[in-house]
Amino acid sequence: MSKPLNVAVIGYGFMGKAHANAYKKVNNFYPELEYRPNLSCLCARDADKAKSFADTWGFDSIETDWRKVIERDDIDVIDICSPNNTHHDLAIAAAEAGKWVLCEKPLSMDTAEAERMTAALEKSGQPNMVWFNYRRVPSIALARQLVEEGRTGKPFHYRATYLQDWTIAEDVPQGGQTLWRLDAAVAGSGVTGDLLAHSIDTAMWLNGPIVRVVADTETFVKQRVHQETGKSQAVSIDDACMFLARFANGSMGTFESTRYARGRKNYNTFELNGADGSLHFDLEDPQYLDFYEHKKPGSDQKVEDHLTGWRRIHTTNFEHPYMDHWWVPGCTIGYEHTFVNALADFLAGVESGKPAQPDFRSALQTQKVCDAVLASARSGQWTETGVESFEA
Ligand code: SOE
Repeated sequence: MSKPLNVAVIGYGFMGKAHANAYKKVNNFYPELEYRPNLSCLCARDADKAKSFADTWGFDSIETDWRKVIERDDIDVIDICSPNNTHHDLAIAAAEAGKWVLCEKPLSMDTAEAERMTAALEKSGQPNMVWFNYRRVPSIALARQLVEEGRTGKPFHYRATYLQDWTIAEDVPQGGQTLWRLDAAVAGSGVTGDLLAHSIDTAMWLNGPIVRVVADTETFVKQRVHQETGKSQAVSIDDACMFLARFANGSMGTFESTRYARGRKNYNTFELNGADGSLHFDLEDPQYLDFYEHKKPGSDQKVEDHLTGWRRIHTTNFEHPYMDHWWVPGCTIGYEHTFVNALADFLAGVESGKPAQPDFRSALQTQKVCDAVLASARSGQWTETGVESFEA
């Protein structure tokens, strides 16, 4: 049975585009889904820009005030792609109006906001999801499968980096369109919320809750011109952040993120070392998962020494996560497909009654770790995250 679903996308930036593309493609590549999203409304403050984006992507209508969108009876889903400081009010109003709510990461500016948003969604009982799209990279989903199959064994170390280099120049302004990520009043934090939130979400998905952290942050460029006022003002985001972590399962973690790693564009990597095997992934080479097998799961038999070594798994077989929905083996998928896969999981979760993760409650746990990291950087002390046991 085909079920039309009218979607309003709030915001037309990088993420508005990634999500609009996912709504357009999802039924082509996942034809078994009953829900049929329709791009009903694009909402943005600038009417001309909203109209131009809506025409390009085929939205039926535009609005310039998000409150009007939420009042509309013909809209089923609110998808929040606007800057971080808008997520809280939008999500709560949408939940109270009985809409389904999807929200770009990070869920909120801080944990207090995330708690209120999660409570509102749980009270409404409506489907919700936060777009931590990297879980839907086939290689990362395969890593999770290998962990669940017991192939890595008792975990010892988890090592994550998320490096970029686009804010090194001192004349990059802060604030305003495309550059709001440098403005703490709009973004909440710097690399911690923007990049490490991805690393933390992936880490807790693969290796369970992070219970305590100790962190250090730095702001390398202290003053930048604000794009909206034209005036130079203090920069208060973290340009770089490093932290040590302890997982509930006893393993140790290291996390590093910066926008000052010359040559690194979107270098999101992780390595997990367990007693029976290791996993390594690099988003700049996303079609591969590296796996070192020491011992087969459920047996005492070690892999013979002359056969050990890192295996590069090209994750394009039909048997790999998501790949039976795409091309023939050997043909890769890319960044935009992770959003299509995420949306497909979300819709399938609503259809089956087993919600896809991460929902708001799951993303709230990531927000708690981010807040603990920032608090630890201020105090210089190990800090408990308060992460509860949750469905990752
Ligand atoms: C920042 O540059 C950014 O666009 C993040 O906001 C995204 O979440 C990340 O996936 C790519 O980098």
